[in-house]
Amino acid sequence: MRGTFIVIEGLDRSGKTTQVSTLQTWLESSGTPVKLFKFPDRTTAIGQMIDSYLRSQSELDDRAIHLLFTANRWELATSIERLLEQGTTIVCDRYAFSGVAFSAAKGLPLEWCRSPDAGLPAPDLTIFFDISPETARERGGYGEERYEKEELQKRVRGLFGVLGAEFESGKWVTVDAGRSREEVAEDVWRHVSKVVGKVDGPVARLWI
Ligand code: Z5A
Ligand code: MG
Repeated sequence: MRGTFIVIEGLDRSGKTTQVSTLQTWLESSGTPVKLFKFPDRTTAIGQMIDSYLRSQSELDDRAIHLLFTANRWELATSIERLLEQGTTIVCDRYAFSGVAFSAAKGLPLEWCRSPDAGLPAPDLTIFFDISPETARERGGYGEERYEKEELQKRVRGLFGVLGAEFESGKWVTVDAGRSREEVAEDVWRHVSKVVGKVDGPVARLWI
């Protein structure tokens, strides 16, 4: 069996990073080899340019920053694929769906946004964390970075809906992330335990 590729997507402050870490602990204690990825990965040279833009320390054309986010995924795509082939399950905090949803919410054409991510390793399961902007606003750290504005977040939420609707049932699931940490974690585990250790064959390609 190859590893399972699980992506956690969702709105700002929906608790993705919190839940990715709980999921890692639960997978490890069930004996599943697991590795976490997070996009943007701010540690690479490309990631540092993204970080500077998100913290409003630099300005970039909307298309240029979109392509940097994509390049940040491509620079890690081979590692992701290799680990999956070696039997390691991957849990990824944001992926290409954030890339498309945020750039399209700023006004770029959706198909233009999708095109440079086409061909990346495709997740076996994407869990979308849905939360109302009102609940997100009550959580720590909201409003510190460039995209943390309520109007933009509303458009992003609609675009995630459009992207999720394209998936066959079971490959994209929505979780109500406005509940307690424990309730969200239980729900995530319910979905993950249905697929983990049960996928085989070559890693699929996204949007191809
Ligand atoms: N972006 C893009 O434009 N294009 C791309 O291709 C990609 C990303 C990949 C930075 O992302 C921005 O980049 C993001 C999208 C854009 N912009 N926005 N908005 P990031 O992933 O680096 O962002 P972040 O700083 O990690 O924030 P986040 O991901 O939005 O937060 P989170 O991971 O979903 O939440 P959290 O850190 O786990 O929790 C937030 C707080 O809530 C924290 O204080 C927790 O303790 C608390 N929390 C968590 N769960 C709960 C529950 N259940 N109840 C109450 N409180 C909770
Ligand atoms: Mg996060």
